[in-house]
Amino acid sequence: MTSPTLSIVSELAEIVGPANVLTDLDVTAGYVTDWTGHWRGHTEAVVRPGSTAEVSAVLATCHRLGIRIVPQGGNTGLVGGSIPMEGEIVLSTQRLTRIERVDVVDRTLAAGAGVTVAQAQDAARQHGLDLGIDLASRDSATLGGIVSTNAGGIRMIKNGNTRKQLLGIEAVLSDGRVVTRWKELVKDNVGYDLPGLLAGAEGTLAVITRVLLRLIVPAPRTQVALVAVSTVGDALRLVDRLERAGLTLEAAELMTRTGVDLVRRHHDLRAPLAVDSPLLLLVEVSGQRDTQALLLDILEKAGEAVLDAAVEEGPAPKLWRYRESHTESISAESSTPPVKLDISTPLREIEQFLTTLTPGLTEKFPNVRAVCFGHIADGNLHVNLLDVQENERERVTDFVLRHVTRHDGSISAEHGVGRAKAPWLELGRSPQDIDLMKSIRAAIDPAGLLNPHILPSR
Ligand code: 2HG
Ligand code: ZN
Repeated sequence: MTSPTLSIVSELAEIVGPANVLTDLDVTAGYVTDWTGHWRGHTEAVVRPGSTAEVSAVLATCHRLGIRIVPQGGNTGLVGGSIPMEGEIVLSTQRLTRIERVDVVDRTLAAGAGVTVAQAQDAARQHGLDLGIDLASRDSATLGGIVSTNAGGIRMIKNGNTRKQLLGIEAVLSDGRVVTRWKELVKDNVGYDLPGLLAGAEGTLAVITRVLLRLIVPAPRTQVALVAVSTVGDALRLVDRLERAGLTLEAAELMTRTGVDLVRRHHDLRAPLAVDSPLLLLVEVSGQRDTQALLLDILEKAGEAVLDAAVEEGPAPKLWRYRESHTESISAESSTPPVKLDISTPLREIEQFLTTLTPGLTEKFPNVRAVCFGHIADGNLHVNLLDVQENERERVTDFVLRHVTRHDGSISAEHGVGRAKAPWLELGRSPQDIDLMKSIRAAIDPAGLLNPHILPSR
């Protein structure tokens, strides 16, 4: 007699070939644990389809057998959204790696969901264009993953989030039906915005197999400044001045002394500036005129608001390194997997939010270290909490997310809800809103097979 498990594994193997159904624990280990090491699930099998037809057949088979699935891209998510915590089958899109076309007239890129952000950037750059999205995990994060989570990243201030880049999509529903909206049109108002709905759905509505993304014309030259400031208000006013002077903001990132010291310790880097300020602002700007002269002029005229600054022509990887090394340095320096809370507040609130957060945390959780950094001009801070004991993760998360709510913010600015924030969904959405999301989900995946335990599950 065959067990149900054996039969699903062999049915999947018939569709994708035995080499693409992974069951060996050593091999599946990398698919069932998240990047932070906190979310650890288990699975009978990881299935790796190589085409849309195979994804469709896999989903139709699982649908017939009532088997639940967690879709997964590069597994770079930070909220446990693509980890099979309840033993679901993992559907990895990593083999959907075809870059089909870069269209230089309509400025679009058509590619499989498993293409990485870095590969898509390379393809676009060969034509003097670029992807509108960039993030530190570019070498592993996939296009399907950034669309599923509606990723933001360091270029969002200029180009908008991933949803804004998405012109077309091909996706497979939980019963195996393939839905395609695929037109190189920036204006197309026929009915509901289905690509927009699937973007940010975190794999709960469909498995994304192909995407059609808008490409941007990159600024020919940029200037990067690392600026020592005393307050968030000074940082925001400086950003405002740069824009009002006619410079285009390519990125604006805030770091704290605590965060930069940690990065320096971990990478053995020297202090980036002579002045030891509580905050550092990293801005990248572009413009028509002599951008460097204009930037220097603005920094100089900012008076006491700028304590010190270093300016370099972009891409300035040495300056960016202090910012981009935060995530891995934090993981390496924390004695427990860090609690990562990715929040946003209106700009008017962000200074108050930040200055009151750390004292509040220290009072309640004296052993916890907080490192905050992020996309300041989007009002988005990454609150990273180090050395949090397993039994205090929930309380410390609750503390921060309620603090966010008091400042009119969002509990998930760019990483998504996943498992990490699912218990706090009502802090971000009203009961009616959550009900409507449940109805949408029930209409599209009535059997509740796709990533069943995240977002509003039934
Ligand atoms: C970033 O902005 C990513 O670098 C990761 O969103 C943030 O590690 C984090 O908390
Ligand atoms: Zn970020």
